[in-house]
Amino acid sequence: MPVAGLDCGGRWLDLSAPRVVGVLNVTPDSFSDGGSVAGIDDAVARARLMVEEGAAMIDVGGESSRPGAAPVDEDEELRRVLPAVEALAASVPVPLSVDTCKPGVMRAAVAAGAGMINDIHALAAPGALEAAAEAKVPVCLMHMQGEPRTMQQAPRYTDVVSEVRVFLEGRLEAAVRAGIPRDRLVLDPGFGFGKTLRNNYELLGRLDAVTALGVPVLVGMSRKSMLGNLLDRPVNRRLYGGVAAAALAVFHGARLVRTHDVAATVDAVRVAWAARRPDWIE
Ligand code: YH5
Repeated sequence: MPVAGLDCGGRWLDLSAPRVVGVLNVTPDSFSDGGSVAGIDDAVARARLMVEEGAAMIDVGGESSRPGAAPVDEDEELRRVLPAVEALAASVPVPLSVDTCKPGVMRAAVAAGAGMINDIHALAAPGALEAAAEAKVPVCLMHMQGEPRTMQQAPRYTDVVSEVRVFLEGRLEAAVRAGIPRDRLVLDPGFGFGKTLRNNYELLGRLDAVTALGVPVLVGMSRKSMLGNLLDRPVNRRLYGGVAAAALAVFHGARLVRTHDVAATVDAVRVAWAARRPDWIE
């Protein structure tokens, strides 16, 4: 099951080796509020820097999905995301993914130049399967237990690894039935989304159970509480833990690593890939 790559609406994302996805928040609490002119300039500058550092894709998000975050309505999300996607598509060469659960945002963002849909709800919203199928771009399906506002209150599993795998297989099947070909799908175990600290590390250590499904796997652990709580570090001191986690994920078969810290993660990914596939050296 060789993983070739993804056609992201005309921009090719080569996945013959693992790639790094740069996180670009366009929310009012970040500088890059996509809705303002200064926000757009800032978003473009940040994206350019991440591409220079080696990002192969930029993930644009207008809805904060941190634990406890309140939902954002569709008009507000469109106001943040669309101008940013349009400007970014014209100024960076790499494909863009749009981090959204809303069918209306999926359609509009793809029309504005986004080349992938990144849905933390795995196309569960009414109309999302249809919107994603019609958009004809790759889709990342992520596992979450519960909803962002309450998901960290009491995560519960008998076996987190098999439950995440079974969930992702089910969503993969639902997406294929809705007309999204298997070779356009990416899976994500959803680190931090309705998981205890121990659940997150069980998943990281046994990630091969997910990568064995034969579909490219994306992971996002950058700056999250699974690093902060293990290491007792505030959000601005989680870089070393984050690069270690990225390396382990790649060693266990992840092909996409979503991160705020592109330069450091690119190096970590290369080291892990060399250990997984020494035949690639030279
Ligand atoms: C993900 O894992 N995560 S948004 C809490 C933090 C730091 C960062 C300070 N979108 C993922 O990045 N999409 C997000 O504590 C995602 N996979 C995919 N596919 C949450 C985030 C974060 C949350």
